[in-house]
Amino acid sequence: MRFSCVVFFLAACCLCTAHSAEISTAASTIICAPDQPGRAAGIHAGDLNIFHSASLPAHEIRELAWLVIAISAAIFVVVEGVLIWSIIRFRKSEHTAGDPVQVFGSNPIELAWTIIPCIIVFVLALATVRTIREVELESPPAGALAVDVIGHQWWWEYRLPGAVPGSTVVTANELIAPVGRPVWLSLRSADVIHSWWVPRLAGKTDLIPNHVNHTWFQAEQEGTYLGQCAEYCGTQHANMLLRVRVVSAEAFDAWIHAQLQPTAIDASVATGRAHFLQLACMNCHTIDGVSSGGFGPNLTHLMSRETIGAGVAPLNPQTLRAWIDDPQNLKEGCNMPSLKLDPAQLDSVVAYLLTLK
Ligand code: HEC
Ligand SMILES: [Cu+2]
Repeated sequence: MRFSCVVFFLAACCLCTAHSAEISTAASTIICAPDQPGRAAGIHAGDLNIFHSASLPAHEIRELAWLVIAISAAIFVVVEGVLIWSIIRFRKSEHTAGDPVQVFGSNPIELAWTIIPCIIVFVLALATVRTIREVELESPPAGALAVDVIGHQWWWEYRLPGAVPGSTVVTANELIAPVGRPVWLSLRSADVIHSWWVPRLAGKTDLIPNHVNHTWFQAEQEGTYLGQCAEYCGTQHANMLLRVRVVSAEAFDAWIHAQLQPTAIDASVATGRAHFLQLACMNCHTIDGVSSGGFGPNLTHLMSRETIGAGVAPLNPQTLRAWIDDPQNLKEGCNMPSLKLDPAQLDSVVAYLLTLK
């Protein structure tokens, strides 16, 4: 009975996972809505299914999951089969007299149900250790793109230090990665423990303050892969979404090139820029050559992103305005205060940010 409980538990977990994937699908259709034609091409909207793996480590994890499910299913069938057979075969009838044969302390039975579970546990342990060794590499795979990931309450900072020698690309919430090339992630946290989890690309890896963890993936197809912070990290944990856009090598180079362009300077939005510097914005946000705050996301190329607030809404002029007007409306409890801009200030700051391509 113990095994069948485990199997029932596993089945219940599977159902719950499937259910929560559905819920996330509903949530991510919002953030996946293409606000520009053509942008959403290749999105596997809300696909958080580990069985749809699209990267080497994710394949390994999927195979291990299938092995565990297969063994559990076999145990379920055997145990439930014996149970049902016994219920029918030994049911009480007119012909039964007295107690059935007592097998308490039977050596063969005791040995069987000690040794068989030991073998099963041993097989599962070996398979798990093998998978861990293949998924957790000691050092970056050859030719890997190095990416530093820093978890913040409740957004992600990405730094690509070696993409172009001598300069570091800094961005937030959306990682752009080349298809077919290994990506080596070095993860740490600026505050509490977070967990980087894009189910189709790799397993969960924790981001821990004062400690660097590593993980990697190698995406096989272009497209947008979604994920979620997988370690409860405070009020807006549920809106700490992950978004990895896997693109061709040429598109990746073009993106890097665009990210390394100096900040756009547009004379027509000088007022907005001035407001950005006068209001507290500059203390928390970096715009290269303008301000150097490190508490919030880097805004130098803000408009190259698809979403705002770590996936809480698609990024467009309306959501940007709503965000700056009061971020607490879109993402209650987030660490950007409402600065109570008057409408003129708001318009000019939004106009300025919209030029940061
Ligand atoms: C106290 C620090 C702080 C101040 C002041 C501040 N911000 Fe923020 N800002 C943040 C944080 C933290 C986030 C990330 C919130 C999240 O996603 O949970 C953020 C997010 C943003 C975003 C979304 C970025 C993205 O990629 O999702 C924009 C745009 C932004 N801030 C603009 C501004 C502007 C304009 C001002 C000034 C009117 C300002 N911020 C003032 C801390 C601050
Ligand atoms: Cu988190």
